[in-house]
Amino acid sequence: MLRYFTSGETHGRCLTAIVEGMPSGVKIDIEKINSELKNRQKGYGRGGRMAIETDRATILSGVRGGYTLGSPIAIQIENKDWANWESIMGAESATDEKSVSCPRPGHADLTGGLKYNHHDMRNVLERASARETAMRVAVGALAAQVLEPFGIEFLRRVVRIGEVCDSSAVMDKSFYDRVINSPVGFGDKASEDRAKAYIDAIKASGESVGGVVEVTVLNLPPGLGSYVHYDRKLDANLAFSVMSVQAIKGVEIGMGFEAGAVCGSKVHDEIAYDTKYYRLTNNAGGIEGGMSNGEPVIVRAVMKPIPTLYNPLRTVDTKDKTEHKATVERSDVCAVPACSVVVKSAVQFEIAKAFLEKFGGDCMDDIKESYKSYMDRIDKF
Ligand code: EPS
Repeated sequence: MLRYFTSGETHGRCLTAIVEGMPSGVKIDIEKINSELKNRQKGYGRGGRMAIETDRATILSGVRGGYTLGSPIAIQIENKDWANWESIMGAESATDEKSVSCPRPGHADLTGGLKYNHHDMRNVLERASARETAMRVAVGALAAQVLEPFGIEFLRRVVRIGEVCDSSAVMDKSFYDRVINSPVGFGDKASEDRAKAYIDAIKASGESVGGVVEVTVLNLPPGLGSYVHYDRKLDANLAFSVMSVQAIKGVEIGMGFEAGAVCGSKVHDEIAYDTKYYRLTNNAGGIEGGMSNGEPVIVRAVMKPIPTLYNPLRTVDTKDKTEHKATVERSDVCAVPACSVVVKSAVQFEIAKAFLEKFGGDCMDDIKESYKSYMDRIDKF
């Protein structure tokens, strides 16, 4: 089974991951990982940290001459900011210069402090920080490379930032090209300008803002995931993986929550046939009975506003239990465009996992053979 772990604190030396379960013979282009890392750093409303970092992945093991070996793959991303935090975050000696006793509402600070007995809640925020998502992006971009020979593609976009929605009517290839170059992840220029002005106003008021992001997966074969048991359902695993991204508060597939507001004939997608089975609509977002059905898989997620407010909320100082303003850490006003990159990575990882579960073997040649024989069989169904 494809799986991974990450480690690393936001102001520690580096982020690390070990990815296990990649077959041998997958062609790995590290620049594809690095360009996603660069995309994650962009976006209107990002804070000062992104001016310090130039995130790049170094592969420490498991890849030789541009191909996976089938052994665990270790990845590292350096934190350039470590140079400014070495005395505070050192493994052998550390000062309490930047200790945190006024937990931020909405962040892991207080509950993490209670749970792990960290009176200096810096120990919590350092790991809970969304800095960890840099490594998730590297892992997703690595895992997605196993899917490339099968033509599986991933698209991302920002649906809304606070009160401003992307009003694009057509979402074709040029739309998604515009999204990649948009500082807010929109395809429509007028909506983009409105979103930038909105973020400026949010920043001026000492606030932060969230939004909704969407990821679409194209060219998936039917039958990834399974209806037979809860933990093999593709939608369940996608929701788990996306929900685990920092600041995500909800996930929907296809029509999602809207399906609770209309009757059955407006929800279910009629089946047709023209050399292969297809659906006349795609309200299911490409997943029925916990399995991909061959239509595009569409996942949406809502990101809450970042909890660090420059105009801080009330909290309690855990040292003397008096009312205080929450700690103000350097932060982003809006990280929704970055979040769309991270959610895409979470989806890439889960799709790669489901694909390997269906067609898995130890090497790419076996997987290609298994894929071909399955596709030939369902062609005759
Ligand atoms: C982030 C790095 C962090 C934050 C942000 C995401 O760096 P720093 O704390 O040094 O500014 O900017 O994390 C959060 C907003 C959060 O609440 O955890 C990154 O690399 O994306």
